[in-house]
Amino acid sequence: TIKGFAFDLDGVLADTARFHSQAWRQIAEELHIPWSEELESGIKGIDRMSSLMLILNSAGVADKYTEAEKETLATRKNDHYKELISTLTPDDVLPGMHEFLADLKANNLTMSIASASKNAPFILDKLQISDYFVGVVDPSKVKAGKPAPDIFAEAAKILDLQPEEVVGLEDSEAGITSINEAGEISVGIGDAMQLHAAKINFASTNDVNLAQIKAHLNW
Ligand code: B16
Ligand code: MG
Repeated sequence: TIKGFAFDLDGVLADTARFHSQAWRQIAEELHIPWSEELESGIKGIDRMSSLMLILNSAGVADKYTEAEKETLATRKNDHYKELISTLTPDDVLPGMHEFLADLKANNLTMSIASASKNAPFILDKLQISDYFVGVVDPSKVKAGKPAPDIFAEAAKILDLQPEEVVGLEDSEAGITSINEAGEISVGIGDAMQLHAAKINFASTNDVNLAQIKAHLNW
Protein backbone atom coordinates (compact mmCIF):
# COMPACT_ATOMS: atom_id res chain seq x y z
CA THR A 1 0.00 0.00 0.00
CA ILE A 2 1.00 3.61 -0.52
CA LYS A 3 2.38 5.41 2.51
CA GLY A 4 4.23 8.41 1.14
CA PHE A 5 4.70 10.90 -1.67
CA ALA A 6 7.93 12.24 -3.20
CA PHE A 7 7.51 15.60 -4.87
CA ASP A 8 9.48 17.20 -7.64
CA LEU A 9 9.59 20.95 -7.01
CA ASP A 10 10.05 23.00 -10.18
CA GLY A 11 6.91 22.46 -12.33
CA VAL A 12 5.04 20.42 -9.70
CA LEU A 13 4.85 22.60 -6.60
CA ALA A 14 6.53 25.81 -7.68
CA ASP A 15 6.00 28.06 -10.66
CA THR A 16 9.76 28.43 -11.15
CA ALA A 17 10.30 26.96 -14.65
CA ARG A 18 9.71 30.43 -16.12
CA PHE A 19 12.59 31.78 -14.02
CA HIS A 20 14.96 28.96 -15.03
CA SER A 21 14.21 29.62 -18.69
CA GLN A 22 14.46 33.41 -18.29
CA ALA A 23 17.87 33.12 -16.63
CA TRP A 24 19.20 30.54 -19.13
CA ARG A 25 17.80 32.47 -22.07
CA GLN A 26 19.84 35.50 -21.08
CA ILE A 27 23.03 33.41 -21.02
CA ALA A 28 22.13 31.84 -24.40
CA GLU A 29 21.55 35.27 -25.94
CA GLU A 30 24.90 36.54 -24.70
CA LEU A 31 26.52 33.53 -26.36
CA HIS A 32 24.45 34.06 -29.56
CA ILE A 33 22.77 30.68 -29.18
CA PRO A 34 19.16 30.66 -30.42
CA TRP A 35 16.52 29.69 -27.85
CA SER A 36 14.05 26.93 -28.84
CA GLU A 37 11.11 24.85 -27.66
CA GLU A 38 13.47 21.88 -27.31
CA LEU A 39 15.74 23.80 -24.96
CA GLU A 40 12.73 25.09 -23.01
CA SER A 41 11.50 21.57 -22.22
CA GLY A 42 14.95 19.92 -22.28
CA ILE A 43 16.29 21.88 -19.28
CA LYS A 44 13.37 20.71 -17.14
CA GLY A 45 14.43 18.38 -14.34
CA ILE A 46 18.11 18.09 -15.28
CA ASP A 47 20.80 19.66 -13.10
CA ARG A 48 22.46 23.03 -13.62
CA MET A 49 25.61 21.91 -15.47
CA SER A 50 23.65 19.44 -17.64
CA SER A 51 21.34 22.32 -18.60
CA LEU A 52 24.32 24.44 -19.68
CA MET A 53 25.76 21.52 -21.68
CA LEU A 54 22.40 21.01 -23.40
CA ILE A 55 22.38 24.68 -24.44
CA LEU A 56 26.01 24.69 -25.64
CA ASN A 57 25.57 21.38 -27.48
CA SER A 58 22.44 22.67 -29.25
CA ALA A 59 24.78 25.06 -31.08
CA GLY A 60 27.68 22.61 -31.24
CA VAL A 61 29.96 24.89 -29.22
CA ALA A 62 30.49 22.94 -25.96
CA ASP A 63 34.19 22.33 -26.71
CA LYS A 64 34.86 26.06 -27.16
CA TYR A 65 34.60 26.66 -23.42
CA THR A 66 36.98 25.57 -20.67
CA GLU A 67 35.66 23.95 -17.49
CA ALA A 68 36.33 27.19 -15.61
CA GLU A 69 34.37 29.22 -18.18
CA LYS A 70 31.45 26.79 -17.92
CA GLU A 71 31.49 27.10 -14.14
CA THR A 72 31.39 30.89 -14.47
CA LEU A 73 28.42 30.75 -16.86
CA ALA A 74 26.52 28.35 -14.56
CA THR A 75 27.22 30.56 -11.54
CA ARG A 76 26.09 33.64 -13.41
CA LYS A 77 22.85 31.93 -14.40
CA ASN A 78 22.27 30.91 -10.79
CA ASP A 79 22.92 34.44 -9.48
CA HIS A 80 20.28 35.78 -11.86
CA TYR A 81 17.91 32.89 -11.00
CA LYS A 82 18.31 33.56 -7.27
CA GLU A 83 17.37 37.20 -7.82
CA LEU A 84 14.22 36.07 -9.65
CA ILE A 85 13.16 33.49 -7.03
CA SER A 86 13.62 35.95 -4.18
CA THR A 87 10.30 37.45 -5.37
CA LEU A 88 8.38 34.17 -4.79
CA THR A 89 5.40 34.19 -2.41
CA PRO A 90 2.84 31.53 -1.32
CA ASP A 91 0.79 32.59 -4.37
CA ASP A 92 3.44 30.97 -6.57
CA VAL A 93 2.53 27.49 -5.36
CA LEU A 94 1.07 25.94 -8.52
CA PRO A 95 -2.76 25.77 -8.75
CA GLY A 96 -4.37 22.99 -6.70
CA MET A 97 -1.22 21.99 -4.86
CA HIS A 98 -1.98 23.77 -1.57
CA GLU A 99 -5.18 21.71 -1.41
CA PHE A 100 -3.42 18.48 -2.46
CA LEU A 101 -0.73 18.87 0.23
CA ALA A 102 -3.37 19.52 2.88
CA ASP A 103 -5.32 16.45 1.72
CA LEU A 104 -2.24 14.19 1.96
CA LYS A 105 -1.46 15.51 5.41
CA ALA A 106 -5.04 14.93 6.57
CA ASN A 107 -4.68 11.32 5.35
CA ASN A 108 -1.45 10.82 7.36
CA LEU A 109 0.68 10.34 4.24
CA THR A 110 4.29 11.46 4.59
CA MET A 111 6.05 13.66 2.05
CA SER A 112 9.57 14.46 0.88
CA ILE A 113 11.15 16.61 -1.83
CA ALA A 114 12.96 14.98 -4.78
CA SER A 115 14.21 18.03 -6.67
CA ALA A 116 17.37 18.41 -8.74
CA SER A 117 17.57 21.99 -7.49
CA LYS A 118 20.16 23.13 -5.00
CA ASN A 119 17.84 26.06 -4.33
CA ALA A 120 14.95 23.82 -3.17
CA PRO A 121 15.08 24.67 0.60
CA PHE A 122 15.08 28.39 -0.18
CA ILE A 123 12.12 28.05 -2.58
CA LEU A 124 10.07 25.95 -0.09
CA ASP A 125 10.72 28.61 2.50
CA LYS A 126 9.57 31.41 0.20
CA LEU A 127 6.40 29.44 -0.66
CA GLN A 128 5.87 28.76 3.07
CA ILE A 129 5.31 25.01 2.56
CA SER A 130 8.50 23.61 4.19
CA ASP A 131 6.56 22.17 7.15
CA TYR A 132 4.71 19.63 5.00
CA PHE A 133 7.92 17.72 4.28
CA VAL A 134 9.90 15.40 6.53
CA GLY A 135 12.97 16.06 4.39
CA VAL A 136 14.51 17.41 1.21
CA VAL A 137 16.97 15.39 -0.91
CA ASP A 138 20.29 17.21 -1.21
CA PRO A 139 21.11 16.77 -4.91
CA SER A 140 24.81 17.48 -4.28
CA LYS A 141 24.97 14.33 -2.11
CA VAL A 142 23.58 11.85 -4.66
CA LYS A 143 25.79 10.21 -7.31
CA ALA A 144 23.72 10.94 -10.39
CA GLY A 145 20.97 13.41 -11.25
CA LYS A 146 17.69 12.66 -13.06
CA PRO A 147 17.02 10.55 -15.18
CA ALA A 148 19.09 8.28 -12.87
CA PRO A 149 17.02 6.82 -9.98
CA ASP A 150 19.22 8.26 -7.18
CA ILE A 151 17.20 11.37 -6.29
CA PHE A 152 13.85 9.54 -6.04
CA ALA A 153 15.48 6.55 -4.31
CA GLU A 154 16.88 8.93 -1.68
CA ALA A 155 13.45 10.58 -1.31
CA ALA A 156 11.98 7.16 -0.30
CA LYS A 157 14.82 6.62 2.20
CA ILE A 158 14.08 9.99 3.79
CA LEU A 159 10.47 8.78 4.25
CA ASP A 160 11.77 5.47 5.67
CA LEU A 161 9.65 3.61 3.10
CA GLN A 162 10.16 0.94 0.45
CA PRO A 163 10.06 2.29 -3.14
CA GLU A 164 6.78 0.50 -3.91
CA GLU A 165 5.13 2.35 -1.02
CA VAL A 166 5.94 5.70 -2.60
CA VAL A 167 4.23 7.76 -5.30
CA GLY A 168 6.51 10.20 -7.15
CA LEU A 169 5.15 13.31 -8.86
CA GLU A 170 6.98 14.85 -11.83
CA ASP A 171 6.56 17.27 -14.73
CA SER A 172 9.66 16.20 -16.70
CA GLU A 173 10.55 13.17 -18.81
CA ALA A 174 13.88 12.86 -16.98
CA GLY A 175 11.99 12.83 -13.68
CA ILE A 176 9.47 10.16 -14.72
CA THR A 177 12.37 7.92 -15.76
CA SER A 178 14.00 8.53 -12.36
CA ILE A 179 10.80 7.52 -10.50
CA ASN A 180 10.27 4.39 -12.63
CA GLU A 181 13.91 3.29 -12.30
CA ALA A 182 13.68 3.76 -8.53
CA GLY A 183 10.73 1.31 -8.48
CA GLU A 184 8.19 3.88 -7.32
CA ILE A 185 4.78 4.74 -8.80
CA SER A 186 5.07 7.59 -11.27
CA VAL A 187 2.56 10.40 -11.66
CA GLY A 188 3.17 12.67 -14.66
CA ILE A 189 1.85 16.23 -14.64
CA GLY A 190 1.64 17.87 -18.05
CA ASP A 191 1.51 16.67 -21.65
CA ALA A 192 0.51 12.98 -21.53
CA MET A 193 2.26 12.25 -24.85
CA GLN A 194 5.55 13.62 -23.59
CA LEU A 195 5.10 11.91 -20.21
CA HIS A 196 3.74 8.63 -21.63
CA ALA A 197 6.10 6.60 -19.42
CA ALA A 198 4.19 7.71 -16.31
CA LYS A 199 1.85 5.20 -14.64
CA ILE A 200 -0.79 7.89 -14.03
CA ASN A 201 -1.16 11.18 -15.94
CA PHE A 202 -2.76 14.50 -15.06
CA ALA A 203 -2.91 17.39 -17.54
CA SER A 204 -2.13 20.04 -14.93
CA THR A 205 -1.44 20.50 -11.23
CA ASN A 206 -5.06 21.57 -10.81
CA ASP A 207 -6.21 18.06 -11.79
CA VAL A 208 -4.00 16.17 -9.34
CA ASN A 209 -6.08 14.57 -6.59
CA LEU A 210 -5.73 11.77 -4.08
CA ALA A 211 -9.07 10.10 -4.83
CA GLN A 212 -8.14 9.57 -8.49
CA ILE A 213 -4.67 8.27 -7.63
CA LYS A 214 -6.24 5.80 -5.19
CA ALA A 215 -8.79 4.68 -7.80
CA HIS A 216 -6.04 4.12 -10.39
CA LEU A 217 -4.04 1.97 -8.02
CA ASN A 218 -6.99 0.09 -6.50
CA TRP A 219 -5.67 1.24 -3.14
P1 B16 B 1 19.36 24.60 -9.62
P2 B16 B 1 13.20 20.05 -10.31
C1 B16 B 1 15.17 21.34 -11.55
O1 B16 B 1 14.17 21.33 -10.57
C2 B16 B 1 14.73 22.21 -12.72
O2 B16 B 1 13.60 21.65 -13.35
C3 B16 B 1 15.87 22.29 -13.71
O3 B16 B 1 15.49 23.13 -14.80
C4 B16 B 1 17.11 22.85 -13.00
O4 B16 B 1 18.22 22.90 -13.89
C5 B16 B 1 17.45 21.96 -11.81
O5 B16 B 1 16.32 21.90 -10.94
C6 B16 B 1 18.66 22.48 -11.02
O6 B16 B 1 18.30 23.67 -10.37
O7 B16 B 1 20.16 25.29 -10.69
O8 B16 B 1 18.46 25.52 -8.83
O9 B16 B 1 20.20 23.73 -8.74
O10 B16 B 1 12.23 20.03 -11.46
O11 B16 B 1 14.06 18.82 -10.19
O12 B16 B 1 12.54 20.44 -9.00
MG1 MG C 1 10.32 19.55 -12.41
